Amino acid sequence: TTTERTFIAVKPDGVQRGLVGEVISRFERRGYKLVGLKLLVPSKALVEQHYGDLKGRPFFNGLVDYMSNGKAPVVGMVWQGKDVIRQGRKLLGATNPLDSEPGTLRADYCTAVGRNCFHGSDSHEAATTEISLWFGEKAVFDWKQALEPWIAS
Ligand code: DAT
Ligand code: MG
Repeated sequence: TTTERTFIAVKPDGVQRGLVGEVISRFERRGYKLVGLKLLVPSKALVEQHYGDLKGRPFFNGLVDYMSNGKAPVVGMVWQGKDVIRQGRKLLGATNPLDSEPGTLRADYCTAVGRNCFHGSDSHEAATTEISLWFGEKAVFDWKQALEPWIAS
């Protein structure tokens, strides 16, 4: 059994586009286990912390506003399973959808880097920080997936 976890989010544009089910579906069919799920309008402070490493970039203020202005919510998820951090990023595709491989979510649904619909943690360190920022330990629920021995022995 593997305890690796990642934070995946459908951003407001992805929620408006009706892509929440599609994301859940792709992670589920790969065999990953959903251990956290919430719908929220994040505060500006939460988004600023989440994207702290991008502070000072020209698109930063616009990014924070679009994530937190409440025109649509964000759906946050925590997924668990073997190599889920790296594989999650692969399922999403490259940051700029124009560089994303066909078959990835961003290539299948997006064309603009500023409207790339999805987020995924990019390292173990980021995953830990982002899960505690968006969820906290109590909101993440580990459960026994009956199929696990058939998916990842
Ligand atoms: P990722 O979301 O793939 O981890 P990142 O951490 O480099 O990419 O950037 C975070 C988000 O910021 C990204 O999903 C969309 C936005 N962003 C990045 N570069 C941008 C740019 N050049 N113009 C507009 N938005 C950008
Ligand atoms: Mg990132």
